[in-house]
Amino acid sequence: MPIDATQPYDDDNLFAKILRDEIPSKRVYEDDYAIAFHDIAPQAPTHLLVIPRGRYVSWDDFSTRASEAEIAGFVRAVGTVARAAGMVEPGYRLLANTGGHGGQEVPHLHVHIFAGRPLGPMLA
Ligand code: IU
Repeated sequence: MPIDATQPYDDDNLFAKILRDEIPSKRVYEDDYAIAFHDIAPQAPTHLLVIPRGRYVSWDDFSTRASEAEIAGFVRAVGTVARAAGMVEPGYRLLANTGGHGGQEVPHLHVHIFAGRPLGPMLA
């Protein structure tokens, strides 16, 4: 069920629980600003999710409320994860579904990283 991107942050959302290690995940990266783990239902040979440690519902929430350090840290973490996984060539795709029409289902900002095959012009 897609979420309302303007809802208040819910500390019991799935990714909040993954951040607190209350739910297991296949973590591939962590630093002061972000963690990254494998998506449970991969849509490409490599499908990772990168989430900020901060309590942000959506891209909109993050980009309006996060500090410059959090924004820089998160953006660098996404790049670091992709680079460490050897994806820079032949390439990868980033996706941040936002709100209902964006198809966002988990109310904690996450950036998908897809790689491992030619992805075509768009993922619908
Ligand atoms: P979305 O952008 O909110 O639609 O993406 C949510 C993703 O979270 C989706 O790709 C799911 O496969 C993924 N996911 C997960 O990794 N672990 C889970 O327990 C659940 C969803 I539920």
